[in-house]
Amino acid sequence: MNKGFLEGKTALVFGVANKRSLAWAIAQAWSSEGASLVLGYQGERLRENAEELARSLPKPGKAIGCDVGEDAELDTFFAEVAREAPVVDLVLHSVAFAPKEALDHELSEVKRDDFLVSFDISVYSFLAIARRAKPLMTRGGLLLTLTYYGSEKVTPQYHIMGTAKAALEASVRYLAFELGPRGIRVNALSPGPVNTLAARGIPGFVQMLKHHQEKAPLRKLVEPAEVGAAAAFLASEGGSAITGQTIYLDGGYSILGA
Ligand code: NAD
Ligand code: 0WE
Repeated sequence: MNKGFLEGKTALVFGVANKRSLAWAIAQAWSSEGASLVLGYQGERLRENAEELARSLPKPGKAIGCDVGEDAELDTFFAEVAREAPVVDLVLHSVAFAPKEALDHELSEVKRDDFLVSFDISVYSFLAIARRAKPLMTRGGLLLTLTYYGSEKVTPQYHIMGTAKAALEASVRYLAFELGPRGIRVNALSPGPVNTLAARGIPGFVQMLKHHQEKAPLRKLVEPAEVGAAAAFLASEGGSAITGQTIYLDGGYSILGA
C-alpha cells in the first residue's frame, strides 16, 4: 500500500455514534491516509459498536469511553492516550447536544438548565478537549470541529443550537489566535444538512434536505465522504496556512441571498 500523508500521526476523534456519523467519515479519511486513531465514544451503550468500528478502520484503531460532559472522563481518556501515544497531531470534535425540550422550543422559552447543558456539551467540550490536547500536540497540528449555518443566519427550528454554534465558531477564532504560535491550527467545517442520528427526528428534516438540494448552486447535498475529504485536506500540506476559519461544505447554499 502507498504511504499516506498522515503516516506516523495520531488522531483523536470524538463523536462517532454509528456509521452515519460525520465523525466516522472523517475517521475513515484520516485513517486511510495512515493516521493512528483513537475514538472517544459517549458511553457504555455505544461501546461495542465503537470498538467494532475502530477495528474496521483502514488502519485499525482503538476506542475509549468518554462523556465530554464529565471532566473526570476527559482526564481518564487523555491519560490513557498519553500512555499510548506521547504526541497527538489531529483532534476532531464532532459533538453537539441540546435537550429535546430546548431544541423543541423557541429561544425566548429556553430554561437556564437546558441552556447550560446545550452550551456545556456543544461548546465547552471543545475547549475542554483543546485544554487537554494542547500539551500533547508538541509537533503542532489541527483541532477541528463541526458547525452549522444556523449559527450565522436564522434557520427555522435550530433555536438554541444556533446560538451554541455561534459561540463554537467564535471559540474556533480565539483558540486559533492562542494556539497559532504553537503551530496548532483550529478550524470548523460547516456541512449542509446530512441525514444522521443528530438530524433524524427533526420535524420537516426530509423537506429541508429536498429544499437544499433544489436551491444550492451545485444542486446536490453534501455527502459524508466529502466531509471526510475536506478534513483530510485540512490535515494535509494544503491546509497548513488555514486557521480560525469556518469552511462551508454546502454546495454553495450559504452564498444565496434569496
Ligand atoms: P451524530 O449523532 O452521529 O453525532 C453526534 C455525536 O455527539 C454522537 O456521536 C454522540 O454520541 C455525541 N455526543 C453527544 N453528547 C455527548 C457527550 N456528552 N459525550 C460524548 N459524545 C457526545 O450526528 P452528526 O450529524 O454526525 O453530528 C456531528 C456534528 O456535526 C455535530 O456537531 C453537528 O452539529 C454537526 N453537523 C451536523 C449536520 C447534519 O445535518 N447532520 C450539519 C452540520 C453540522
Ligand atoms: O447540530 C445539529 C443537530 C444537533 C442536535 C440534535 C439533537 C437531536 C436529539 C442537538 N441536540 C439534539 N438533541 C436531541 O435530543 N444539526 C446541524 C442537524 C440539524 O438539526 C436541526 C437542523 C439541522 C441541519 C434542527 C432544526 C433545523 C435544522
